[in-house]
Amino acid sequence: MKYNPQKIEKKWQKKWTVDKLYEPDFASAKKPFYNLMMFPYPSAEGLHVGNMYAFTGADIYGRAKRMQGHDVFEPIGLDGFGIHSENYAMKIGAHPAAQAKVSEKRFYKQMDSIGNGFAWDEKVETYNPEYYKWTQWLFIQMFKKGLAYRKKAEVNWCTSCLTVLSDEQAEGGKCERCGSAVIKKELEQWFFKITDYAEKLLKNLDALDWSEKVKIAQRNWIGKSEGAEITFKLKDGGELKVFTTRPDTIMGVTFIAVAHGSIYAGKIAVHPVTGAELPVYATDYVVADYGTAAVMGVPAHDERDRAFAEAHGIYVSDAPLLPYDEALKKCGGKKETRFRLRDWLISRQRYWGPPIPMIHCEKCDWQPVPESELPVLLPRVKNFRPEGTGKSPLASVKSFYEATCPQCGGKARRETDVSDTFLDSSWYFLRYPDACTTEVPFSPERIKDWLPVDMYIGGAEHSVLHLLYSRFVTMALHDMGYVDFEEPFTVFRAHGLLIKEGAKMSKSKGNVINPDEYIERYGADTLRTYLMFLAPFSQGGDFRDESVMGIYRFLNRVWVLVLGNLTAGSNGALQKAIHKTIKKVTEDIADLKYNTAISAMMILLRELEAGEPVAEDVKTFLKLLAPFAPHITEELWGMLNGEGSIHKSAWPVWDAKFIEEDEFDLVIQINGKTKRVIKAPKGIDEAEAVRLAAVDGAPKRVIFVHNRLINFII
Ligand code: ANZ
Ligand code: ZN
Repeated sequence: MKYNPQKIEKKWQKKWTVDKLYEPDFASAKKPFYNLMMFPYPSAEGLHVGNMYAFTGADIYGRAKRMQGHDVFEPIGLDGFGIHSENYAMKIGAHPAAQAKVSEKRFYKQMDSIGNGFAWDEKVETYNPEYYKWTQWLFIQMFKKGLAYRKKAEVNWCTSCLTVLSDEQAEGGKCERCGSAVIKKELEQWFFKITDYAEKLLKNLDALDWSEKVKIAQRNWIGKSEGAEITFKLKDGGELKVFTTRPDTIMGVTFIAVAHGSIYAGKIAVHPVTGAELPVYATDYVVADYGTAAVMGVPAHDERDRAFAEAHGIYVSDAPLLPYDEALKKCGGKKETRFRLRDWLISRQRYWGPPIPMIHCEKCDWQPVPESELPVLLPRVKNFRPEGTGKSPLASVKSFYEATCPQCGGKARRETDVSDTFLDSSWYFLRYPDACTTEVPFSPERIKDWLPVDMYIGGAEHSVLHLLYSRFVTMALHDMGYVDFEEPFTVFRAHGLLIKEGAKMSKSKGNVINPDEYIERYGADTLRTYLMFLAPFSQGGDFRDESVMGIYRFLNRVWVLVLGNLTAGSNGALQKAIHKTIKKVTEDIADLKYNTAISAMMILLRELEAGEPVAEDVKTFLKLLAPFAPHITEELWGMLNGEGSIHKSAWPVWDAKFIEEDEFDLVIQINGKTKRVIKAPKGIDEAEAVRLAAVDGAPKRVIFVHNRLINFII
């Protein structure tokens, strides 16, 4: 019988689903383990191999945990609302609502084919009214808590998506969704007060077991600065305040710089200590919405100030620094803490999202839609394209915006903006454990048992987007009494990125890999194992066509080994290799170092092929391989009369007596001082140690400690 992945993979996927193999028993689980991966926004083109890379890596972790005795919950869903999906629909000339159904079908079919241990009974799709009803509910809770408010401000506007964007989605002046230039526009918008949580978002990071680079990105984004506010009197009356982290440089101030548009430009300020006159300039480098939008210019100590002073012929003072506290006292400064973090701009002038559940009444101002009237359904309209007028397409749908005020019953107008996609994904992990409930956004009992998430795996590009927003929303829900934890993800690991033959995968280069083709040719087991073999999971890897075959051959050899003549009993000669591999694979999986785990299994396979393996040894090997190649191992497990599913079998444990190293570090001392450390075979006697140490001359005495050291007294 030949290895035929096409046949066995489909068969097992079906059987696993029918048997509900990966559905946890929510009610009676003893060791709940929530294994989460970031849900994607799929397009009809389907799953990118990069998604598959992330999902496989997360799945291996979950599968190992399951075999190690945990009740693993590994859900999946899709984030199909929002600008990205809408842009895609527009590009191919489809209606986003119709396109969503096409993409959804394709997505789930693909997700089935990769062989993950998903809990299929608990899916979420963000565009389903049963889901977004609760996204709207969340908006209303934020409003009631004073965490959602409207303000007119200079906001980011994507010139291509024709909508406003949050700061996080406009980093570096480019739209996070489409890459187009982002400009500033003065508009009134809805904001979430994430800044109320700046201190907590920062402080809690220390205790989180997260990839360090993600923590650093969040710290920088939150950007806490401890400094002081110092007041400068203006010569012709009035005053202005600056924010500085360097009050000690006060004696060197020779000018004041303010943001463009400030009323102070052109005036003269007075130095609070010396009384010197300081010109006030409007400049580019002062940011309008940071600090007080005014800076004390110290050309002697600050580079930007120096460049500006040189360009404008401003005097550079060489006055000495003052001790920090003395400086603060002399100029009457006030200690201040500032954050770089801005409030989360949440409204979008687009169609494909949850309508913001608010109603505006001339008399009663903004009122939330009564919760009994949720969801505010997104109407199916033909003209869904963004217009660029600063208004959503729904603003021209009279039947939608006409409303009565929930407060006074008078004529009122419904909000026509929709909320940001990142609101949809800021709470989906709370719904998964009871994804079909219609009564509540999330089940309190299941939340209690299953959250916070034990392991979350996803892309580092979401460091200050999804990961920051989710933390904020969870903290807010905690303070409203809905959940009893502040942090949603106990452990987070960022996976690396896949490239293709040294280059970034992109449609324009035509080098995007479609996983389906490889699954059809070689099977999901080969593709999964290949992807994980490339490099440590946190690093990503370089996909090369010709190397896929190597893994395919490896799995074929596993097949042949099991189908060959296995002897009964036990083979003592192989035990050392087997136990070493168990240890290595177990530890590597815990560290997400899947590549070295696979290498270790390749080495073991060679030893099994060369030795005389017995069925028990081969079963152990299959168990280790099961998280990586779930189908072939399940099939072979059955052939060896393994009990039940291999994926519910007990993970092998290593016996320390087989692991012991053959070598030890022999410390060589002269008169008690360590001179060298060398590797020596365990169990050597004094004479052999003397020979290995090769010390010149005849010592007075030799002290030898078995398996540890040799000391020459000279
Ligand atoms: C005088 C000074 C002397 C400063 C010196 C720095 C070095 P962070 O750490 O980012 O908070 N600053 C204050 N408000 C600003 C604004 N709206 N736009 C641009 N720059 C602004 O940096 C705070 C420092 O950045 C402040 O301390 C101020 O310059 C400048 F040797 O004051 B400093
Ligand atoms: Zn855009």
